[in-house]
Amino acid sequence: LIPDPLDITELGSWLNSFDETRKPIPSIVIIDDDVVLSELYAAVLEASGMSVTIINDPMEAFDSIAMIRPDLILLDIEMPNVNGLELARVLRQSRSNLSTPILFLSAERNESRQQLARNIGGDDFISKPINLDRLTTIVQMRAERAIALKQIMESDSLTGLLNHARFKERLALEIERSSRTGSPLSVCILDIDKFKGINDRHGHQVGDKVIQTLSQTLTGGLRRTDVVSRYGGEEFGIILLDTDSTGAAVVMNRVRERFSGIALMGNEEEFCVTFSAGIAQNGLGSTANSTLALADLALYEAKHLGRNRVCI
Ligand code: GH3
Ligand code: MG
Ligand code: MG
Ligand code: MG
Ligand code: MG
Repeated sequence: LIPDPLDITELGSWLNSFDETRKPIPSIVIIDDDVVLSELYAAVLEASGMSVTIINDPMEAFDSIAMIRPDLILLDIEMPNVNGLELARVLRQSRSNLSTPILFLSAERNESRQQLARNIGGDDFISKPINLDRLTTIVQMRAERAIALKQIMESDSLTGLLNHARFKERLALEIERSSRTGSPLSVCILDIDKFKGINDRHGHQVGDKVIQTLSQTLTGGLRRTDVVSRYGGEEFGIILLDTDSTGAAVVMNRVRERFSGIALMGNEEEFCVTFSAGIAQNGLGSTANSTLALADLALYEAKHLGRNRVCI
């Protein structure tokens, strides 16, 4: 099932195949002091479905990039106050930009200066005046590859879902956002019932297939904006945005019923699987850990009350 890890394009489409609608929009930053040109580039890239932020003052670049975390940076070389080469060198020193492609846009004709730009950490060099079709193709291809690589680094290999560490980072971010906007958020931890028995009876490969089926049922049954992760072996962590705990319980019960009705193929006979889930809503002073602890407690209660149920 898992393709050759060296084939990045394959891996990208393999990850996206889990849910085509979740394919992210590439986020591009253009750093260029030329207002007219940068707006032209932005218009062309946006017409091809990318999201573009223009930075005309290179002094603002470092802070903006830290906030936007773009998938690709287009960087002019000749700018007032800051030279693009120098800026690239500084950007490369920060850990979060380490894998972000930097493409230089420049009228620089001198071969050795171009080579210097590459040595400094630029991934490519596009000469001005730029053919706009060529610019679009290069940016799109490189940005999509960068997104695929990031997804691979941050995802679980069996399901393609977010891994535990990324899930907790995301939860912290969403709780922060929620306390700012006042819109509620619910966390759900879900654990497959009697999974040891399924492995024992049908083997680990069938067990893995159950995990993949549940993963697909979750991503298919929840909103696009909800966050689904492989929290542990046969445990999943979910963030339901703009949803209070009562609403989350309704949604999770719907998914629970759908999943428990799926006939899975074992070695000799068909079988069905259930899960239990615990839900917690964030409140005043909540953190990722405190909310997860509450959801965990609710999950424990669901197991204790006989499994195949959702508790708050
Ligand atoms: P409970 O209803 O109390 O949750 O019972 P359980 O049998 O599911 O118990 P528990 O959650 O403690 O056990 C989980 C088991 O899931 C342990 C391990 O053998 C199995 N498991 C964990 N990760 C994987 C995996 O990636 N693939 C397979 N096939 N099995 C896994
Ligand atoms: Mg310039
Ligand atoms: Mg478990
Ligand atoms: Mg358990
Ligand atoms: Mg279990």
